Amino acid sequence: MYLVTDSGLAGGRSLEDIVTEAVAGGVTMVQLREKNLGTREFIELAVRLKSTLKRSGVPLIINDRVDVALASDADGVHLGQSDMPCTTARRLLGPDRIIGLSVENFEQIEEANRLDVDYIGISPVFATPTKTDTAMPFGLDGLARAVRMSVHPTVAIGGMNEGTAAETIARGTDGIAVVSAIVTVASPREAASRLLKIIDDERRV
Ligand code: TZP
Ligand code: MG
Repeated sequence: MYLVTDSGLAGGRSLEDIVTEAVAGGVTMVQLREKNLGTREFIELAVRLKSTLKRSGVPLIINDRVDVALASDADGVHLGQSDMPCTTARRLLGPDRIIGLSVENFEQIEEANRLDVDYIGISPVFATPTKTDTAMPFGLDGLARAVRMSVHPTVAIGGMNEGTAAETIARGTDGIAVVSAIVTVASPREAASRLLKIIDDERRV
């Protein structure tokens, strides 16, 4: 269960608090996604989150920015199709850091199969108000096909919540990435914990 942050949706609460709560509720991976922060602030926030996460062992992934990931000693990066090429990122980050890649169609999944990435994000599974400049949603059938095609672990993103998690996990994806269903709610801990139970219950089916 992968939390992707959005400070614009945090309602004035600190990302550290939201992340701490979400991890207490069972989140196993965190991506810091900041589209409007200057480089210095981005690095400072990443360093703070890295130390927030340290004891939990939950990896911190930086959206888009390989330089910020290196500067903050984060565990990896998440790249989109127009970000730094994965091969360049791998050269800069070395063999051990995590690289995730967003794929928006089946052709990009075939390309990703030939790349040294650690997981792909299936983006988006459902249309979502959180990110409106997305490609056409995969839908659940598209997700199932994506999971079958990919040689890499898959993470479903877009519209993941308590109403969609079970049917999404049932399509065979390795994880779900969640923004609003954890960031915008009164208790990120309880939301994460309910989502995790839904995931675990579906995995047992
Ligand atoms: N990439 C594809 S959809 C999305 C991102 C970052 C946002 C998902 O947000 P939510 O609120 O979990 O639907
Ligand atoms: Mg990106």
